Amino acid sequence: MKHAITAALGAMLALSVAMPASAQFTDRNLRISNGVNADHPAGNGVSAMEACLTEKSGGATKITAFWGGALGGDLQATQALRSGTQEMVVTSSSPLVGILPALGVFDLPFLFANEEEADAVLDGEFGDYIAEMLPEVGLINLAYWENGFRNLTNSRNPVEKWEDLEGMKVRVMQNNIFLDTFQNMGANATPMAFGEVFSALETKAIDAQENPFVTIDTSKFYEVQEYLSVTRHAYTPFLVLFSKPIWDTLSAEEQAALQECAIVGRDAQRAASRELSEKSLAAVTEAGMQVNELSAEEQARMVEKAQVVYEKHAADIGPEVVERVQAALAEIRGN
Ligand code: TF8
Repeated sequence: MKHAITAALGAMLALSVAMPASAQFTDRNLRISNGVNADHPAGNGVSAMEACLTEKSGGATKITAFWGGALGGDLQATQALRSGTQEMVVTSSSPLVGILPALGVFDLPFLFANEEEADAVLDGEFGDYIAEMLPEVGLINLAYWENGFRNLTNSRNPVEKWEDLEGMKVRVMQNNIFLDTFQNMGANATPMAFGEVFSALETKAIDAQENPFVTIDTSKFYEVQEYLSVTRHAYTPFLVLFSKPIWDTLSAEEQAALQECAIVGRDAQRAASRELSEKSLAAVTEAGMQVNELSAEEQARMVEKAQVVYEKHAADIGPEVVERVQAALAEIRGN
């Protein structure tokens, strides 16, 4: 018996010495989940990330993706990462503010004006600053992907000014900043997990929801919503999160490959998101949604109305976090 063990150990040792660099990759199947469907640009990102990992690991690192909330919603999946029972999730930052209040910075209404600003802030120092807070809560952020600018849909009336929200039952993410943003405009805001939204709209338990064009399209909200108002009231990024307890068991090579491939995935994902965005808008219009832009004047009034939310939530988010994002934006805007 003792002999057999010694022989086996000897063989393993010989093997590990003789192993080429690719042997730094153990065969693994990484489970990644998302609440949207596979035809959402998140699907393009995961495919690109997977191809990159296959190449770097010589096929050892595999991904199995679960779509449509098959492994639970954003928050539930993120909790599974923290406890080490799931490897990865692509999630909105917004439902995670209970885990890390600083993430609320991305929920501040009208924070980013366009995609270029979002990319510069997220991929720059500020994005790193936020990512560095995540290991403490059991999460590793591999990259920021795009969910997109959020727009309001409802089954009641076109929203052309904030007063049109009066009494409207709006589903918001499980997030106090969103809740206050809509309450402050007179809506009756209800926090709800994404997976429940379609049927709540269908049964008219709620009148309205807000999400980017691609989600309104790929989650088929156009089937149960009449009006789409281009409010662009928030850009809440996706985080590509990895479980810290599992991360700590990976080799340095595996960790590096995941970090690099999440960036490869990001570039494919953002490109797909931006390309699909206009197509989705055309598709939902074609499907019968009535779309309205806000006039420049009404857009400005909505931004103005939302300012109180900054004051109300700066303390919860962390005053330094809010100051830093505003400084980063000021620099990008050149003022
Ligand atoms: C929301 C979010 C979600 C996304 C998706 C599940 O409204 O925008 O659609 O996080 O990935 O809850």
